[in-house]
Amino acid sequence: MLIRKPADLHYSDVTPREVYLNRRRFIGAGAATLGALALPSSALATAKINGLVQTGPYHNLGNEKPSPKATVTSYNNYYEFGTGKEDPSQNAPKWKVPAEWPIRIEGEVMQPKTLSLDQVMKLAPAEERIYRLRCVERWSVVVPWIGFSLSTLLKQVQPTGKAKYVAFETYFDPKAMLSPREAGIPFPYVEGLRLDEAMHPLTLLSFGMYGETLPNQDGAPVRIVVPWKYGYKSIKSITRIRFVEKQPPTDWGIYSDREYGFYSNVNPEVDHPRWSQKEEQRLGSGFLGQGTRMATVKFNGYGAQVASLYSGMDLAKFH
Ligand SMILES: Nc1nc2c(c(=O)[nH]1)N[C@H]1C(S)=C(S)[C@@H](COP(=O)(O)O)O[C@H]1N2
Ligand SMILES: [Mo]
Repeated sequence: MLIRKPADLHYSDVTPREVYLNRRRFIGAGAATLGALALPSSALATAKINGLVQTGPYHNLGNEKPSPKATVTSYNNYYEFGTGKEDPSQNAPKWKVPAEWPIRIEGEVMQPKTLSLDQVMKLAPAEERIYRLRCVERWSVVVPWIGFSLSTLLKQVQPTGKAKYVAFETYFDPKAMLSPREAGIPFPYVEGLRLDEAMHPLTLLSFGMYGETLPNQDGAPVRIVVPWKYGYKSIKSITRIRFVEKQPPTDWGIYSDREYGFYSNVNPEVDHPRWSQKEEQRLGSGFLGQGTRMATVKFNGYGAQVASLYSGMDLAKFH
C-alpha cells in the first residue's frame, strides 16, 4: 500500500470537499488575520485551578512531554467556530461562555438530574492527567488535562437496566457559532460512548488544561476526553448527557459512518477509507517545534487499560 508523506497531502485530501469550500467562504467572509500563533494569551480568559492533584496509574505515557500550550490552543478542531485549524482560536475567544452552565443528565435513569458546573466540579478533586489526543486527521498533541473520571458524574444517577450507551450534546449558540450548513456537519454536535467506555476510569470529564480552566477553543467550560479514541469522540462544551438503549447518532457518523465509525478506537491497522492511520504528526515537537512524524500506537498507547473492552470484536468492522 502506498503511504504518502504528510507533506504530500493537500488539505483537501483529508477534508471533505464541501467542508473545504465552506471553510474558504468562512475565511473570505470574516477573520482577517490567521497567523497560527497570533493569539495573545490574554484572549484566552482562563483562570488558575487550585488544589490540583497529580494522580493515577494513567498519569503518564512513558516520558512524553506535554505539547506547547501555544500549539494546543491555536491548532484545533471545533467546527462551531470554523472549519480551519486556526479558526477556533480566532473566533471562540469572542464567545462569552454563559455564566450559568447547567448539565442535564437524563434518559434511561431512575431520577434525571440537572447540576450546575460548580456542583459538578465539587464532586471530586481536580486531577491533572497527561493524555495524548490523536485526531483522525493524523495530528496529535500531549496535553496535561484537568478533571476527573466521567464515571464520578455518571454515578450521580441510577441508570435503568435499559441503559446501554451514553449520548453527549454540545451547547449550540446560533448567534455565536456557524450554522450546520456553513460547517457541513449537524449542530448541536453530538457524540456517544458505550456504557462501559463511558464508565471507564480513563474517560475524563475535563474542565481545564495546563493548570487553568479550558480556553474556549479547547471546549470551555467542560468537555469529554477519551484518550484511546480519535479526537472526534472528545466532545467539547457539553451541556447534556443522556443514557440510552440504542447506539446513539454521532456527528461525524451522520456525515459518513463509513469514514467515521462509532467506536473510533485509534488503530494503525485500520485505515481511514481515504488515508492511512499508521503514522501521526506530533505537533509542536522536534526541531523548532515544526512537528515530528511517528508511528501511531493501537488504542493510542492505552491498550493495557482498554483492549479488554473489545475482546472478541472485529475492530475493522466496528471501527
Ligand atoms: N463540539 C465539538 N466538539 C469537538 C469537535 C467539534 O468540531 N465540535 N471536534 C472534535 C475533533 S475532530 C477533535 S480532533 C477534537 C480536537 O480537540 P482540541 O481542539 O482540543 O485539540 O475535538 C473534538 N470535539
Ligand atoms: Mo479530529
